[in-house]
Amino acid sequence: MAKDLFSPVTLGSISLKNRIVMAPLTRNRAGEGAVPQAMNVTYYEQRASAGLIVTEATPISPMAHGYPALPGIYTDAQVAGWKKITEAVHAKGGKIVIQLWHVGRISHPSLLPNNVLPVAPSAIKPAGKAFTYEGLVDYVTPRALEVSELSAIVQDYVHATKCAIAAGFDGVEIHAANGYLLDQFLRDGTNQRTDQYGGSHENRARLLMEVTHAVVDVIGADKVGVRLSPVNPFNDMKDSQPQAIFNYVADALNQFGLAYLHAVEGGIHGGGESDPFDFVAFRKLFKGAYMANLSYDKARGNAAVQSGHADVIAYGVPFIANPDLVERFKQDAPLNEADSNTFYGGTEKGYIDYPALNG
Ligand code: 8OZ
Repeated sequence: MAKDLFSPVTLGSISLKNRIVMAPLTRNRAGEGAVPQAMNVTYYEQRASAGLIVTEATPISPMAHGYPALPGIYTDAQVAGWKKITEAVHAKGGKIVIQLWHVGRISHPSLLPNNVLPVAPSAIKPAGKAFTYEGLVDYVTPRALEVSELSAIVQDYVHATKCAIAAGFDGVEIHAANGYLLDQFLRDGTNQRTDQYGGSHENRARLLMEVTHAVVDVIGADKVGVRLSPVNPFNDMKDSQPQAIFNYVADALNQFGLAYLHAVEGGIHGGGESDPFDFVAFRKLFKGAYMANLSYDKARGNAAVQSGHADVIAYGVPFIANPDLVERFKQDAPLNEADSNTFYGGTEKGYIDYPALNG
């Protein structure tokens, strides 16, 4: 039988009952101490019919935070909070990986320990505003990281991965997309370093490769995915030759035998026009499973799976508004509209009150 969105698949050692993945979605509704709370358990549990859930981007350390009310994955209390989520998803027969995140320059002193400056590959201020507890405020110029500080950041990924294992996750996804720290190293609009972490493709990809290596050593390559967004301009990102650097990265990631590569295949979050990019060529360079994301609907998702372009499709906004997206796709049932006013922050409204077909 021809495969489609409803056929099972295995990504590394993670077996999925279907190819419909819930994309990582920032929702800013964690509790005190960056600990997941009861409504977060309900939210993920409601969406457990996805073949795989990729959690919201999750800071790996206090310095990795860049928005209000994010859940972390570095304290015992956070692990206990996430454990309730993984248990609820597993009880419903779902699979869940946690997205490991360091925001780099996309932060603000008011969100960081002792009001320090955000860190980045180079001291380049992003255009735009930081989303803080006091509202939207101008970004600040970040502090350029010293080479001697990078191993501690790699160790923060290691610690977060150990916490993810303790919390019962099926794997981890390394967030190297959308203008956050690892992406800031990859693209030359934000990386103007002249040391071994800047300049050549190998140098700009070095931190991502070191992080991936370290995370793989802890949890195993068959439980690790990496997310890239070669041409997403969101967060004031650009690169002079995106195809060249991201083709290099796709090929370099082959050394690990990862569970999957996840690609944002264009611009998201209203960051503006994206540069041209050949995602078919990029995908072919990567020898493992491929997760595609960018406003796919059911028909385009099926077409991408059937053509072999993608193994699985990550759906974002449709999963916000449709906890039973898989069943709705199966029945060709109408989808609930998502209310963008309740995407980021707030209460249970617009979070766990979207109706299922039979509920
Ligand atoms: C939207 C708002 C805040 C964060 C990403 C984690 O784009 C995000 C994010 C998106 O990866």
